[in-house]
Amino acid sequence: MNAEMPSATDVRRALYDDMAPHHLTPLWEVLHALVPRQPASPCVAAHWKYGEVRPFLMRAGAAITAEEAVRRVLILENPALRGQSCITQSLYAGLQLILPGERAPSHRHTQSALRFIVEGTGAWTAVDGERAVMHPGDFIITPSWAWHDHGSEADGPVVWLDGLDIPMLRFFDAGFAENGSGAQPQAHAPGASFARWGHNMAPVRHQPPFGLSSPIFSYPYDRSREALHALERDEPVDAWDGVKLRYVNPATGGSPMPTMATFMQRLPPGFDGRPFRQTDGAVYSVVEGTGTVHVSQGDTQQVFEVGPRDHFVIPTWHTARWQSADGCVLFSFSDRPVQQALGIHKEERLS
Ligand code: 1HN
Repeated sequence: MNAEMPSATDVRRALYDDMAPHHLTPLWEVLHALVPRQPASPCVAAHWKYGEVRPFLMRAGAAITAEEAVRRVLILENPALRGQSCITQSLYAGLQLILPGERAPSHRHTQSALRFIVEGTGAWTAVDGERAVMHPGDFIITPSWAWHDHGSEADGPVVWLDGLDIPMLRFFDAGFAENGSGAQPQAHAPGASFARWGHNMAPVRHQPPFGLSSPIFSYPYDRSREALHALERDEPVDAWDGVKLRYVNPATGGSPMPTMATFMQRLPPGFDGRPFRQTDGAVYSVVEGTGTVHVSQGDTQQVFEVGPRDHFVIPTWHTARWQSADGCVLFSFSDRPVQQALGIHKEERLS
């Protein structure tokens, strides 16, 4: 071998160095990472205990008004994605606080939002001129580009989980937003949209007002809870999910908003579920009861003991299973409808 001949490594390094200023990079160095054999999410599973988060929310309540903050929210950031304002690569989650008498001014944006009420009764959110009064366990949507503001006539703090598709719109660089002028006028009676669309009936001459999103923007907990309890008695329950229902857009049968699916499930007392994994990472809010969440990915195993108002995230393709001695109810959301629209959603139910 000629000692003067540069090695393949030297040749390649010189090539990389010389072409770097021209914004060129070799695929063969990154191909495996770009096209993994199976999903390799940078996200980690994480658990936010409500008892630990709540004091910070109350301190935020003393530190800034809802008006000044516009939205007084503590973002639930994935521990592996700090600084990116997201809980998974595609989803944003935060806990929002509103205090008695406060107003959060109206605005609209192309990002879709969901609210899941965690604590307190008597705050409201207005969507396109109709107020929905919040109760714990209610699920409320804010469709893309719908005007929305929040207020509270409650006598104590009200806290809800916000879920938005912010990272998806950021990915497409397709976000728009507009500020309103203070509060929206009340154009409809509270409950009008539910009366129109929420009883397995629909208006004869009315098109759904929010395009691809549900014309119902409040899904009250008493209805979801009743359904889950009725189905719990209709044994056997699913060995992986317990009793799990998805929320629907009554006009289409699809998800309430095009970018996010939402679910509520009940694990009956004594439930010891089988493991599963799915390509849609999901964010959970514990509504009632307690449970144990086992999450594993590769050599990493985590166990979360969860209770009411706790939040946790199970990233893409992490294996999870549920146990609950006393029974519990879980709300969750994910990017499943987007993956289904792209034909890439995958789920494995393991034994
Ligand atoms: C937003 O509009 C709300 O309306 C909550 O309550 C959280 C996070 C980022 C961007 C807009 C709300 C938000 C948000």
